[in-house]
Amino acid sequence: MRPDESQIIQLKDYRPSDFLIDRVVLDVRLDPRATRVIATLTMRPNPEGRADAPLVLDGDDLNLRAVSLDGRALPGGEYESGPQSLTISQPPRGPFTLTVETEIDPTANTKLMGLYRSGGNYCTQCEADGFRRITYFLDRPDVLSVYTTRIEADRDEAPVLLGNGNPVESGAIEGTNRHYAVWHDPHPKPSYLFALVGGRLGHVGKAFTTMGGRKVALKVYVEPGKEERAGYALDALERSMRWDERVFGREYDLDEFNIVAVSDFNMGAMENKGLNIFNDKYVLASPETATDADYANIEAIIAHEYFHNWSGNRVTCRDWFQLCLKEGLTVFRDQEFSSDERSRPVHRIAEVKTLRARQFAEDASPLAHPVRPQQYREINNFYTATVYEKGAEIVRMLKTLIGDEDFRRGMDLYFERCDGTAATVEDFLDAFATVTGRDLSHFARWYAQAGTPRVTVRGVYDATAQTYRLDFTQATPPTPGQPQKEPMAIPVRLGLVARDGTALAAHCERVSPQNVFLFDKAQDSLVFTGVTSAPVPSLFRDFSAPVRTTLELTNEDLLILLRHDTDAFNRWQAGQTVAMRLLVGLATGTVAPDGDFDALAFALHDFLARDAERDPAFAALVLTLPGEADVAQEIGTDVDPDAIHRARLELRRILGTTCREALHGIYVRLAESGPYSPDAASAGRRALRNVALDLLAAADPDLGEQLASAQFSAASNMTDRLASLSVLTTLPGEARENALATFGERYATEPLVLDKWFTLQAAIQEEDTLRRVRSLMEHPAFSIGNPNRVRSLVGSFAMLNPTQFNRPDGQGYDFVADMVLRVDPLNPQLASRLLTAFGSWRIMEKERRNRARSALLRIAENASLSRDVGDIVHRSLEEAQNR
Ligand code: B3K
Ligand code: ZN
Repeated sequence: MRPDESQIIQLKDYRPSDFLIDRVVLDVRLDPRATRVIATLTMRPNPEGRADAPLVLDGDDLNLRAVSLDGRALPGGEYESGPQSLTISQPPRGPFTLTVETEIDPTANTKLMGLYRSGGNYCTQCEADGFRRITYFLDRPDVLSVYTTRIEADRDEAPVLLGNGNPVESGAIEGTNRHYAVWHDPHPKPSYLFALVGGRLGHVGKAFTTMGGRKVALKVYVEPGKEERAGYALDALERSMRWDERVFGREYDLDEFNIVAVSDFNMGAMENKGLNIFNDKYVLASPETATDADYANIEAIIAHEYFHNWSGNRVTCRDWFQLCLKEGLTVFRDQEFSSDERSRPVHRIAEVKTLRARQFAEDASPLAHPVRPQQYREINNFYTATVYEKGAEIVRMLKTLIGDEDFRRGMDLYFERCDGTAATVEDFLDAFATVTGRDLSHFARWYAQAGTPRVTVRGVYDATAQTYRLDFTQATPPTPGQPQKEPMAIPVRLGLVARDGTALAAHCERVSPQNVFLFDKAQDSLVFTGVTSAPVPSLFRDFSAPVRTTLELTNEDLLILLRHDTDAFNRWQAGQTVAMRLLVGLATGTVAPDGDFDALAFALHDFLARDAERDPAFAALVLTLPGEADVAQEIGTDVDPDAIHRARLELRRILGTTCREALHGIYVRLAESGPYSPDAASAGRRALRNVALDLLAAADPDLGEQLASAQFSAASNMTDRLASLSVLTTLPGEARENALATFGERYATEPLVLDKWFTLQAAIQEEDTLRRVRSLMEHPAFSIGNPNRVRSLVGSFAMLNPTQFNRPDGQGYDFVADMVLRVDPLNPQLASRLLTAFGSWRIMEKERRNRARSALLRIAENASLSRDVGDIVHRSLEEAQNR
């Protein structure tokens, strides 16, 4: 089945809306099965639109009850309506008021878009196009309106009623058990930022005074009884607000800021104006139920959604092609926040690990697309690692190129110029071009050209002339629709390290005082003078560009960097590169000499003895080998996941054996003392200790089982308990099964904790896992309608278990395909996300590739696929030559 080409929306076809909606008054009467929505829209023709255009409002699954124009009920002949649109072919040519009454069924809404119910509460999700599931509207981001929302509900069912903006009034409806609240948002916004909540909710709160003196009430709403678990989120919110004032000069602009946690949510959270709605996984935390990683995620996502208030809400997107304008920029802002709150180098390494695992993989897959795509069928499929993470890297490169001061000036100008508007990537870059006087048109290619550039570097030392030359070449592989690539503008932050570990003070005029070289041609060379000894180059310090690098450095040179580089990122990177070479060698049967294994093991041993406990969080990263999916990507073709799995086990065993005493020492010395605290330093100690446990278990399974079992029983927090259980899951036997059973019982009433338990079991790399996953789907806590449950069980199997998802017999693919088909009619966004697990199918060896293709074809043949799944499956199958 070929997709319908008419469904494709193109950036080049953008034109302004023919009508504008200045004011929206909504009257929403909540009812579980029949919610009434009366929308009164103050409209006028857009001077920039077409003069005689009909008025076409978007709808989705709507039931129209009445429509009137300037107070006159419209007879059937004056409009056309269906569930998907409402058209008035002869609308007034001046201002008018349109009143539309619709009825919707929030209980039947399993897509979790528009108005739906979660745990008995009412909530909404409108981005990207969910508002049209509430009322007929010009549901596009460049139509900005001032909203007033009246929410009415049964007092018992929904004692709490929340909307965007500021509370205006509330009260009882006499003679009934119903009540209402009115909210007004003075800031014009697009419909995707609309939200309302009604339900039984507890909250925690505090007062905040902005830098300009505005008093703001901050509140975090959660399921009653879970208030204590919302404290960390509230604290993170307050810190985010302070940070955005200090670092970006951005101040909050309403009297209230509300966050509501719900348990059924398609993604992490949503930045609705003044009323953020969150997946409860990113709000609720207690030492007993949340890991250090959960605390860090909560902090980052609370910050991210808050930062959208400026980057996304005050300045929004002209159209959905500009999604990276708000998402890439806001990810950059939340990364900077976390780096300031925690350890900058450690956070940078974590960012790069995610970027490589998700975005580089996407770039190498049939789903590769530019940070600003040129076309889409289903916009919800473009909330991707490329738009978010690579989008953030572009902003970071811009800052690297123009420097901190000009970056801040450019940001200020961007916010000043574009406040209250729906902007484009060009508007963003223009602000920086203005403050720096630079031409950023070449740099802008990062938004348009997909694929990860590959940079190859060679160094040549001339002892007589005391010069060192670096030869750079770059090439970007073809991606769908982009067979030919142009060179990119790549900032390379670099330094030279002498073999004794000291920094070499060499000179090259093309390198800026900040040690940045702009590599923007297919080939280029740098010559350093005054180089007194043969150096080891340290390139792409702090990961200054999202590229893959091939460096002609020996393992010996890399281990010098691991030991001596002043750039922490490159110390880590050097160790990873050596480990990757060894893993690829083991997995592809081109085994490296024993000496290479020894060299890495001794270098890590030395590192453990000298450095590890000075910065435990960093040490934990150094001691963690590249993941199996990273190795698969590096191999790139004819991948055998079983061979990679064995290779990684083997290298862990070798390192664990060589470093056994040192690791054991760390394990003993870093034992938890005192009460749990989620701060970065404490989390770092736990991380290092748990990595030590993992390597010890690889070297000596009996010792591993003994230590992990003891830690599992004695743990005083979820981080240590889960880490020990995770180690146990790699050791088949009774101890593992007992621990899993104990954990399952202990947290039987804690869905978010059971998600971790589902995930661990789904990720066990053993043949029996598929059976285990199927039987866990019968667990009382599992629910096919809840995205967190589906992702933690089925998603984890597909994404975190390379040997079992890619089983040679194809049963892993078949299972996930079945699940996609089962989830699709209920929740297309969830189904299409699951399906992206097939992104790596083309790099598998032939047998697996054929089985994966059959599973994809089986999905594609289905007649009633959602647009979401149809789009992903077709792009996944498209032949390389069509790409
Ligand atoms: N803007 C939302 C994501 C909406 C996803 C729609 N399918 C969350 C965020 O990025 O902050
Ligand atoms: Zn975002």
